[in-house]
Amino acid sequence: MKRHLLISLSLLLVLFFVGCQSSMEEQEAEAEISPQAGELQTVTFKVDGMYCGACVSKVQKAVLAVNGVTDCKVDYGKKVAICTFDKSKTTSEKLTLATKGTPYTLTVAN
Ligand SMILES: [Cu+2]
Repeated sequence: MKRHLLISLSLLLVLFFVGCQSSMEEQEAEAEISPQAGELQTVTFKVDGMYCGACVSKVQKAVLAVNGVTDCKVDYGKKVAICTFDKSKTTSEKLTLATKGTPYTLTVAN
């Protein structure tokens, strides 16, 4: 009786591992199918509402808080924000919403 239990237990274990592996393979395949995953895009935004140097970091912080944004450089003199983001995770439209509720307005410049 004990032997039967052991055999069925080990069978279960084998099934479990096989199941894990196949689901891992599926995930990898999914990543390959989407060609845009990890593809970066840089967009320049016009920034309205900045009146001092401290505004720069506030705008930067708001944009960088958006999932997928990898870089954001705000130029106070030129009143622009140059932002780089993962195209599969966010869009320039979503970035313009990042400063919603703040005195700053982003609009796509290019
Ligand atoms: Cu300011």
